[in-house]
Amino acid sequence: MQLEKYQIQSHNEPQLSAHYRKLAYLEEELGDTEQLIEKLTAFQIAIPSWALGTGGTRFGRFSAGGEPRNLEEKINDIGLLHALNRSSGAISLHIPWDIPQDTLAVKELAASHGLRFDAMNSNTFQDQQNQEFSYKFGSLQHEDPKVRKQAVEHNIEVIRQGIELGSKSLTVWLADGSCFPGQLNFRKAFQHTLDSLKEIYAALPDDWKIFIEYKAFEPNFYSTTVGDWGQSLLFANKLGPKAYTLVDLGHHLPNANIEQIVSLLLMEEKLGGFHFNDSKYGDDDLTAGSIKPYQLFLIFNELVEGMDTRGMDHAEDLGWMIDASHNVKDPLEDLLQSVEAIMLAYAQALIVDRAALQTAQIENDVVRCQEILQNAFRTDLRPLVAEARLRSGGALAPVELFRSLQIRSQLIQERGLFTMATGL
Ligand code: AOS
Ligand code: ZN
Ligand code: ZN
Ligand code: ZN
Repeated sequence: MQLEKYQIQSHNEPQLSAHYRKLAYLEEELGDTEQLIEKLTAFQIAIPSWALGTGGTRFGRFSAGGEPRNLEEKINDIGLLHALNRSSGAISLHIPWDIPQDTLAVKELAASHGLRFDAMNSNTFQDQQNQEFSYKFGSLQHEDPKVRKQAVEHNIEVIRQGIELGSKSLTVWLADGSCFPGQLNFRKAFQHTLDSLKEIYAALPDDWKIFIEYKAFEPNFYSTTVGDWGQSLLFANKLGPKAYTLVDLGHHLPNANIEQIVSLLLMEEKLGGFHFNDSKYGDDDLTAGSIKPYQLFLIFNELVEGMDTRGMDHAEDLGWMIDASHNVKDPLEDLLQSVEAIMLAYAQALIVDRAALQTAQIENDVVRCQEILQNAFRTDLRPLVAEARLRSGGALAPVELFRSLQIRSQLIQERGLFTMATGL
């Protein structure tokens, strides 16, 4: 299943006059929007290979049908997303779920869709078939040096695979921790993890980065060895300049001020990666912007401010991706919605009047500060995001086009109803 240019054009055409009317109105309000549109056009967000199938929960899983059965089909799915919105131009692989059989062919396929390889993800949170030692009681933190060695070697193998694909970063998410008080010695667990990470770090090529993802709880429910941004930053600082902290929005304790964490990590030049999703309770992995769109905007507000002051280009400097799971929605529609929500939050952050905000902050004009932020947040920037898509050859209304072309039924026809993508 491949999307043809004419299909996008014939979807766009009847909507053009309404679109330009809305855009003209916005331009009257905002003034020149060219720069904004350019930034939105350049914006790309990576899609993880494990988000293309139905996630399910530990209680059950209800397949959408037509799920990708192998790496090639996963790449094709992301190619479809990218053709629709022109903003999903990267894929994040997971080893061993996505071991390429023929690296060259996989690279060519990705390039034919205009996709880059974003961060590689290692997996020491599950035991694989034929694996010598179990990760039941941790991997990089494990008491037994043989287990640690196995986990270190796996990560080095993931780097090796990534080099061949042209990736430039490794994300390490550890399930390591403990379920009960007294189960482990916190300092020893930290020290073992650090020693293991140092070995992985030593295997990183010079132009690579390592992202240390933290998570407050789950699958361990008493302690997590990389439990919060403080612990992640400790590791990153001890490792060196190629090590960064990765923020997954669902990995905090309730009500954490994530935007403040983002701001300080940027200040320390240690914010290296992002997993976007949304949640009501914990690591719910819901569609980005579906529950707390204002929080998403506030996070982008910090990202834009922090990056502008450092002259950073997010496409080059940060590995931003979606880390979501889909229990009731079509995974591809869900991802289209997530990308749209992220683009909107980014666009809204770009129109914040920063000079005025700074003055209001200096004058302690709290009311004005709120007005400035909420003026941006309450401006409907959908036409701007749509214009960026249109100019790059995407669809004005990606979800509508996905539906009217009956893409899911076609995928089911091609791949079958009971396929199951590997992943969470
Ligand atoms: C787990 O909770 C983390 O969010 C991971 O980033 C991710 O979901 C996992 O690495 C997928 O393999
Ligand atoms: Zn994550
Ligand atoms: Zn997670
Ligand atoms: Zn998650």
